[in-house]
Amino acid sequence: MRLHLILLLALCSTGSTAAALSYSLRGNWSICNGNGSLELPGAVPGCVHSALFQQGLIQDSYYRFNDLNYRWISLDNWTYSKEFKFPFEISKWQKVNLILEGVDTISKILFNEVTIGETDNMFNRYSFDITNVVRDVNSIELRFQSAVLYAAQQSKAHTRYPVPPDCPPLVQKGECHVNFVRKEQCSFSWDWGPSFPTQGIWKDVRIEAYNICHLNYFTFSPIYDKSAQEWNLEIEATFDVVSSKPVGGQVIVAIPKLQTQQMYNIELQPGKRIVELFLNISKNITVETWWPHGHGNQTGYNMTILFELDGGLNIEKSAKVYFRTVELIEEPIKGSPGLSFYFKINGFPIFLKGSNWIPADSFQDRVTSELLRLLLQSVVDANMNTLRVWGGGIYEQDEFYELCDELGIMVWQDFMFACALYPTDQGFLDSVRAEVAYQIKRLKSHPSIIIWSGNNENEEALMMNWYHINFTDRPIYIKDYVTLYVKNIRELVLAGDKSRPFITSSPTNGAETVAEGWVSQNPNSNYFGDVHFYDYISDCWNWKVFPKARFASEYGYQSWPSFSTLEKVSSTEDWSFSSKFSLHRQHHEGGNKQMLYQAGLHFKLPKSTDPLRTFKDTIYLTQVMQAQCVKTETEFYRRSRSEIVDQQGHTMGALYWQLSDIWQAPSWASLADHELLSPTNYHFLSSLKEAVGLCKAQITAIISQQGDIFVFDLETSAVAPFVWLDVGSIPGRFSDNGFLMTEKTRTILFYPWEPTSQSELEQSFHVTSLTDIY
Ligand code: BMA
Repeated sequence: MRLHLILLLALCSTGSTAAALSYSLRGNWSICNGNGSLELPGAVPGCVHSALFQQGLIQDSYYRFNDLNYRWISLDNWTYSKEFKFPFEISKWQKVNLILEGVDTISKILFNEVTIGETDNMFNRYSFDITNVVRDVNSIELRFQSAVLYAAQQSKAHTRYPVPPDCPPLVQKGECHVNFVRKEQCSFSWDWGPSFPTQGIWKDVRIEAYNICHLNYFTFSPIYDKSAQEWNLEIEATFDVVSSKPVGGQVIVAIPKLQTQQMYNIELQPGKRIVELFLNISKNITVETWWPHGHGNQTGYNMTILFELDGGLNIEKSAKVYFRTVELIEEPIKGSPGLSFYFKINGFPIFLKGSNWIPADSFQDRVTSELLRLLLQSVVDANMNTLRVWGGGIYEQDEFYELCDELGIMVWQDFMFACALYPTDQGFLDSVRAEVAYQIKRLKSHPSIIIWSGNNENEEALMMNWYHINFTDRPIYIKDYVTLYVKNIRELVLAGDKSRPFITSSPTNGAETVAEGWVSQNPNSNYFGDVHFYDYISDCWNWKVFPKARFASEYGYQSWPSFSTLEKVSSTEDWSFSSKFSLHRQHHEGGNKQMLYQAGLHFKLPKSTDPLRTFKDTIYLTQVMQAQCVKTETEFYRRSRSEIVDQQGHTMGALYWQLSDIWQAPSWASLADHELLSPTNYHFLSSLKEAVGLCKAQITAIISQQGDIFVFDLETSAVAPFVWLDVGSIPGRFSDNGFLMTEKTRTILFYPWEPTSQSELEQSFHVTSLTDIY
């Protein structure tokens, strides 16, 4: 119990009574299903799927066809409950709140059998006043309703007109009406992901008790005053004042490294109060700005804020402050109609190179700090500087943004709406408004976030008529679109965060979209804003097929994950390209055929007499094809930065789709390994299927250890294109992979992510090159 008792914010300087205490309700809870036939312990934070797995009641959800086998879990209505002793003397506290940082998703909450509230949005934070119901011994219950059933009910109740799409394409084997519930949109399935609509308490839960007043949150924005050429910090703190009299006192804000300290007098009236402070940094002091990776340092400064309030109440907070400016430049370009679309950080134009981020797992309780760090470190190691947090997933956890700040990764942050139209009845809007206001507060202090974007592809879905809406009905949907993204989300952003730009959608035409009444005739124009571009039919080695756009925020090609990855979730009969399993895991209509077609344009397709060899070679070839396609397209966008050809060009961003996978299946993901020390490149004079003289390369490796790193000294008997090094399921990263080996020897480093040994690596090591197929 002592471990759970955290002295939170403040202590009376005069005596022993704490002015605020926090008691965590993390840990073991009881979970039971709708008819009570299943009862099990489960961890909070967590979800029902993880609890069932931990108790050995289900297998790995990602194994073979388990996404379908376990559909019953998300169709049931589960209850989470817990009993606990209140660790403080109840009579001493003026206010007691139950804080839920994240509830997934539809629930009714009972405290000591009294209903204290409901939840309908997994992206919101909930606080319920339990002062009058809390006792010495307490029970808490969250009665969940299946989000799938709730979404169906909400859609049915929306009788005036349909809000498409009803269901995902059949090939995705997903659930319907996800647009009616404020939940991770891809959890009902996506074209790269399974349907696992989880239920549970997915973030922290605790009780906070306080007297006099309580600091609910504080947030800050560094703002650069161009005319005065100095930095200011806008600080906002929200209090709940429970004292019946006003509470006065002082606030001292200090940033020692910037020799800055300022004192303010405040007086808080009873009730919910906001304190706004303005801190000026003298222009005589040099402020080092935060830069994206590859452009400078990520300097941050420690700041403390001390509230010294009446009654000896001291509240102290600390944070890291980073200073940077960001501007989205949309201005005329000589020789090209339309407007530019690029970012200036600290006044310098920067090309955004990177990828799109989707949730790292269907079960968020499995997304550890280590996993986030590994993925984000891979981003900077690959010389990227940007990730787009895509609108079909989740607003990521705090640690994600802290790491991006630290590593210099710029974040394009979508609001969580994707590939759908959305309802705008009052209940839905209220929920969205609370979500958006909360997320802005939570995230706005991060320098890494450089833009807010209203949604993923919904302007395009509407204007390109993805859902076959009658032309005469379109105004209804445009009205809903403007209501949601402009009149609500945009207004909240403008009111809550002046430190970064906002656009309504991606792709969008930016200023042109605004001029056309917030929806453009063609939101994917090459002359304005950003584009998403996918073409699986044209030859990807022909750069002429790519759009010479201002900014490519999505593009990509599918491939299959390595055999060592698939092996863990499949069985022997699955190991062929046309097996039931291979078709089941492919969620993009025609995806497997498209990959082979594209690969066949430049490579000979594998046809070994050994079916397993053919399967492995086919997987390998899809990866080679994907790497070549993404390389060609990315290089095209990078080249297009400095030219206008046929009135098009000045591309200033290339974010490929998608960084990593949610499960083991074909997708657009490709975690690149490139450590580009100097600009080297190669050019094939013909398709490799026409190359003459390629002969089978015998590649050997001598593996040795140097501290935590392993050295692979490779030797080849012949020129070997697309050399692929594989160490099975040993997690780690090679300094290079999939490379062209024209020299006889080459040294590659392997950075393991978990402790391993030379002999383990030697046993698991496998090398493939294109010459193995030819
Ligand atoms: C875009 C994305 C995703 C999708 C990807 C690949 O539409 O926004 O919705 O997964 O393309 O199809």
